Amino acid sequence: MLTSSFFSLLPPLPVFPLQKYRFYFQEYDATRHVIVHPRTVWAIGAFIGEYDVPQCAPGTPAEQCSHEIWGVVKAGGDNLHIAAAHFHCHAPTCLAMEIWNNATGELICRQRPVYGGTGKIAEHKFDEPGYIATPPCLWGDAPGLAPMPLASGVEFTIRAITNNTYGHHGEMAFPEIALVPWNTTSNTSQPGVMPKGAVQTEWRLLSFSG
Ligand SMILES: [Cu+2]
Repeated sequence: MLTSSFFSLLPPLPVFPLQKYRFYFQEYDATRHVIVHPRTVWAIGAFIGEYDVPQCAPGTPAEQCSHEIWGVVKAGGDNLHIAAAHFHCHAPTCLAMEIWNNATGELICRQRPVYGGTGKIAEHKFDEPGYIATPPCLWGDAPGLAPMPLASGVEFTIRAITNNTYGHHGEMAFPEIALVPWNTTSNTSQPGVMPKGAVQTEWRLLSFSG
């Protein structure tokens, strides 16, 4: 870890940040490529899923300081299914986010941050100290994946759990959901369908607890 005193010894030099990107793509084939609805968000909280986290009671051990918000979303669209869920919440306070099916009580996705350097990331080259990964939930036809759950018309409860050793503003409970069109005959995702507009989602906040 470098200290601020170390930086004060350095001469002022211009900094030129560089970023390198590599894009992989396939030519679009309408007979087999399924088009995901762009960035459906099942946020709870304020406008874009932001909310304030109050500090836990003085003297509470950090590992017992946790704050939750719960909200319900009713997914829109016509027979859309969930291919992937990527939860957006803020490091390092985010502890977990979950999606529950209200009708069945099934936990369909729980995501937790994984800390690099702890041996909990299978690919050694990605297991870097100082980094946090939040693995997504994925569904599909490939081996090891559960079938894509129906979303349209279904109510889901979103639960966001955050450490509140320190109170903070601007926390986010912001699940980003990849929805795909469905073929009821084959009971699989439907290739070649171009989304027409954004999927509308109803939502309501249930309660805060601290
Ligand atoms: Cu954010």
